[in-house]
Amino acid sequence: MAQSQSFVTKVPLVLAHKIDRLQYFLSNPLWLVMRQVCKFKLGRMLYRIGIPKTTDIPTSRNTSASVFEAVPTVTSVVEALKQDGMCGGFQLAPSVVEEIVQFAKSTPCYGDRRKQLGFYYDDREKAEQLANRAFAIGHFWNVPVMCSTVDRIRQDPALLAIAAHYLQGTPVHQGSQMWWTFAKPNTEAPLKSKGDAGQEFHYDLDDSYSVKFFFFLTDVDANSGAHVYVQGSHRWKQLRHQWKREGIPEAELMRTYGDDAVITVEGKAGLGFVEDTACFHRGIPSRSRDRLLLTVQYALRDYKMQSSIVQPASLSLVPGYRPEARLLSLQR
Ligand SMILES: O=C(O)CCC(=O)C(=O)O
Repeated sequence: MAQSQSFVTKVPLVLAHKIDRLQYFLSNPLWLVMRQVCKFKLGRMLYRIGIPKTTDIPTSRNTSASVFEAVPTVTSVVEALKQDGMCGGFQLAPSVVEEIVQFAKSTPCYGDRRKQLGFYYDDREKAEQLANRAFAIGHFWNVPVMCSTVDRIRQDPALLAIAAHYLQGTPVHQGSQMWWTFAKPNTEAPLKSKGDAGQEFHYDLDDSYSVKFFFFLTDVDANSGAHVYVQGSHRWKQLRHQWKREGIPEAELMRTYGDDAVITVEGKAGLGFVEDTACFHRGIPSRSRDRLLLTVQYALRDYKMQSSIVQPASLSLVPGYRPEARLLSLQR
């Protein structure tokens, strides 16, 4: 029987995480200022000044084969984004989904994004027992570098063209994030980890304007981590909601923006959609099945705060955890 983490091993881990978070928040003062100023429409417009209004897009390094089976037209996506803040209709090829799922099962993920709590997907229960905590999510660091398929998606000319036309500027890739949302049949994750896992309603402020593409890599329904967004909330928000940005209860959002505006997105593995990140959104905690999600984000500036790229040396496995030899061999 695995021994769970003792108080003595837990304290340095908690401290390391807190220092990591503090360094992260203090690492870019310009980003901190932007996060306050761009809460307001006027601030966003001011931050837009000086960025050329062009729809030129950088040449992709890899245009040989599209990763998509279906992509809506640029014009229809841009119209839907302007009006609703969201547009669906993207479909990854099954082979692409398969490659990424394989990667996710053979590469360590990190419990609740903690860099010292790595483990392989198949070993989650063992890792939770050793870490003495239940993980809401298992996050992958360095995904675009380690998974060439994700790298192909982020460079896809269709995504770049949509981002360029919607943002009215040359899109900058801010980051690609991927994580498992673990099914918890009976327990609710604590509010803090729900917030960190994007399971509380929030809007993202990573630049004056930005768009995020979401891809389900497992089948998703209302019980297995569906995504929810508040239609049109990128165009208008109550002043208090502009300021508060996260943790607003669904009932309050429904009262303010209308019951019909709160829309749930479900779909089979491979389904993709794009959102203006100024829309309120969240992932529903999963009850029945683990969900694997990939996001790819573009903006006009990169504050280097959304990248999932970290020093490999800063990552380690859950203390005391020994992965199965079978998994390690998959890595080679
Ligand atoms: O898990 C989800 O569906 C939402 C993710 C999210 O909130 C985000 O990427 O900002």
